[in-house]
Amino acid sequence: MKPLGIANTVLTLFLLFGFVTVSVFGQHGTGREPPNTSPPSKTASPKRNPPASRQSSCSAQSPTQATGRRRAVNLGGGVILEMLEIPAGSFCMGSNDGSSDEKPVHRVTLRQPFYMGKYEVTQAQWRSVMGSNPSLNEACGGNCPVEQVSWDKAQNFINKLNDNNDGFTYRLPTEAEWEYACRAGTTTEFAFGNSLSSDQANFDGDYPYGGAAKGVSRRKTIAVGSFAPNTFGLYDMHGNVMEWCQDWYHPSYHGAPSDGSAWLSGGDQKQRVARGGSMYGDGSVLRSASRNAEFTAVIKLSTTQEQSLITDCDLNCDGVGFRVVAVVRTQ
Ligand SMILES: [Ca+2]
Repeated sequence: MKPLGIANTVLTLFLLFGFVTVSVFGQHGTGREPPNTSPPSKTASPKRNPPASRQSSCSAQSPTQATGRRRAVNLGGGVILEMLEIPAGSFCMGSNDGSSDEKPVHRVTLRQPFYMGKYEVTQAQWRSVMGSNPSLNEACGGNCPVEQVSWDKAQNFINKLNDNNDGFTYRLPTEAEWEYACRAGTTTEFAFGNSLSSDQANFDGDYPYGGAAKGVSRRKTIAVGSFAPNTFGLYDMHGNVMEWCQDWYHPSYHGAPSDGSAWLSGGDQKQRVARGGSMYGDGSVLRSASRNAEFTAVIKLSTTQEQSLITDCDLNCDGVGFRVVAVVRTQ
């Protein structure tokens, strides 16, 4: 129940040398996407009295607090992208209590800290960088998460951040980084314990988890930061919009990387992972270990059925957004 020695060393070093980086970006345009199908949903679990941990086969744990270092990236027009440094550490990825794709629980060690968006990318941030707003719930306002964003379009946003050459490389989180950041040192189903109601996150409150009371089912995005953050200071890792990761979807963790890198070999290279569940999901899909597979816009679909369902994420990105990771640029 302690971080690795190297994690403590890195944490100490970075606590000593905090700084803030400011960058400026231009504006560019893209089209608006139509709403369509809800994201894949797993069946809500029945009420019960869960144990404190669902990861008994793995004992390594991450730090439970962020390093305290922050970045404020100026996207132009006074719009800021806030990022928090997530410490290096080791954690247990997956769950013994969820779907088969969450197994086996395995230890992952991230040897370098990384910055992660404090919030989901907002509509104001997207508009500032891309000059448009694809969100279904545009009326929600600039402080609500951008949605209906395909994996490719998320890359376009990220590429524009990288074009600024501010000393950092921007990218989507790897799936391991995402779960590590979501757990924030916890081994429970959620960063807030083993139960979740829609008073704690934006999801389908008719299907709470772990014995929590039923609550409001909003079925639309709400302003980022409306609920308490996890102990890393990250908001809305559970719910609001699902968040793209780099990785191709794999149906289990057999053969998964143990160093926190993206899993980009093998698997289903038609679908990328999107994590955290959305405003449409039941409580079970908001669990820290729950994995969603979403079709991307870059692949050629092989069957008529697939083509009729999804030819582009424009048709299947309702409720899907993302947050950004940044690491110090090395070349
Ligand atoms: Ca989210």
